[in-house]
Amino acid sequence: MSPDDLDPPGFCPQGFWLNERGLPDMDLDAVTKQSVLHAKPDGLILQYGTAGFRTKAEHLDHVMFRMGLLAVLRSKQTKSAIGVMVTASHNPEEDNGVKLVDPLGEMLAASWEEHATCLANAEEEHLPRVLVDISEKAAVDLHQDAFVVIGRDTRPSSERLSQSVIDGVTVLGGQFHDYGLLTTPQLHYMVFCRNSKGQYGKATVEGYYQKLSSAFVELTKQAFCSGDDRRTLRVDCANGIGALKLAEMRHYFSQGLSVQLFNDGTKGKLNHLCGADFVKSHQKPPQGIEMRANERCCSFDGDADRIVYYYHDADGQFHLIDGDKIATLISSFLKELLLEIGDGLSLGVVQTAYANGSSTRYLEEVMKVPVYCTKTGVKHLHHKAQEFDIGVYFEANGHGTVLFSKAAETKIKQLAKESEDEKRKAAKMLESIIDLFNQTIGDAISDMLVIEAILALKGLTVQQWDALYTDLPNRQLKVKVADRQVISTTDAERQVVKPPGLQEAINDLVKKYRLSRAFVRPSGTEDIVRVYAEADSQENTDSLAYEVSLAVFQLAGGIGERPQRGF
Ligand code: 16G
Ligand code: MG
Repeated sequence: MSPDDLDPPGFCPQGFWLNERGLPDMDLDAVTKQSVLHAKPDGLILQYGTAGFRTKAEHLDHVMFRMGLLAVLRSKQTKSAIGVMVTASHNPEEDNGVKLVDPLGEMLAASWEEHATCLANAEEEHLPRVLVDISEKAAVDLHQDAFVVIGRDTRPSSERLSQSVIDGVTVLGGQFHDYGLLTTPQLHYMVFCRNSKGQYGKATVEGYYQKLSSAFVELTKQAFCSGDDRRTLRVDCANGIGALKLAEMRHYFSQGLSVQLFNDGTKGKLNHLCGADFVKSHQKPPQGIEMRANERCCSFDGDADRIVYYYHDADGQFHLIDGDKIATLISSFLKELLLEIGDGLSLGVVQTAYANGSSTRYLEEVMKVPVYCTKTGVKHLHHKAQEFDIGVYFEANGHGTVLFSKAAETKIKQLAKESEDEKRKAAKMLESIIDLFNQTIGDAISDMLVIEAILALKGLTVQQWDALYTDLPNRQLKVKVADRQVISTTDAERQVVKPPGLQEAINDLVKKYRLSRAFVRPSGTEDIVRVYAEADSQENTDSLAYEVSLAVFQLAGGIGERPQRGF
């Protein structure tokens, strides 16, 4: 069929969406045919949540296919490469998930999250209509080429599911590059590299290793001349993708740091009794790691976008160094360098309600750094951090990074060339730090290298770092309710608006304890309500957490067993 035989632009009877040259842009017939092979289970409704879709892997085939379709539309609309990552991060091995990555390597724009939810839940027969609707609403230029980059974690289901994404991309005529196994932050990096035409770095795994490692080596040049004994780090890789990537990468920076990998996936199950989420939420070491007194260890999560540190002291007591303390270490180092260069660049720290009260107090009162609180979820923190010349953001769970504005980067680069001695030295360090941080998203490997560099340069032991401030005892609990959406919150999730009476009840409970704080919010990733409490002692914290859980259970439609005292 030649273009001349085709109808004018529009939706033609054969199901083609025609462009003004009369060539099909969306072959909706082919989509329908392919979609049958990726059929949506009846009655299944899923939401594009805080970090994309996430559920049992066996329910996700249709979602993957459809996210392949959506990525093509988003790519055409933004005239950029779009990323698709197949992972369920720290969830159990049986789960899986998918998220889209926007052109600058950030999380998908909120308006497109709605399109994603619509598309994922459309009944088979409505799929073509929904695709056309999205294209119209989002003013997608269907003549554009589309390019999608795909990555996946090590879950047994991930390879098959990423093939379904590819099916979706190809049926809409999109081009793609399948990177295969990648950490989530590596996929974000690839997207930004491609869209910045290589300015951000080379869009290969090798390019990522080289960029980060050379920044690390450059930054730590002075610190590592005197063979010191703090250069070994034990890493719990959660039996996930972090192990593979760190094993590939470690020889690039081995002069500066030797990493010993545990839970590398050769035996254990992904995220099972290990990984950053386990360590943070249980406040205990993972299984499968050999710890020695006062030696630093860290844990990645299943897709290597979170990191927490910890150690055992000489008495065998476990000390957790979470995202808040990581943010504090990094901010104080950056602040020192900024004072050196004296150029009035602004520094801000962004946290969520989960940040330990002691960390916020330390940052504001001791370090005199402005601190902001946003809703949970990387996209909220990331956007707030973009408001500063240098924005440090970390969630207590260990997800975070530092963003440098274009203006700050230019200024720093200029000072690194032109200024004198001390000032130049500080500017050069900042220059390396800009390269060492993954500026698209929190990245366990990149954060680990930054932390190791700072500890080495400052000659700090893990205990000295830990001693910056003492965490208030804290506790997180989960409550099952019939519908978690009955809870709505305000003030960066620190206050409940609905159901009526719940916030008043929390206020009354909090008043009973010293240095206390508590809040509740519906989880964005699990069908539960989360409760957070902190107070002056662990006992009081646990009581407060229990009492607040009970209030949620009673006032927000709790189901199943009532919360119990004692943990
Ligand atoms: C996701 C978020 C993480 C957040 C967590 C909260 C991203 C990439 N990840 O893992 O930032 O802390 O959800 O989970 O945004 P929750 O809503 O179940 O508490
Ligand atoms: Mg993760």
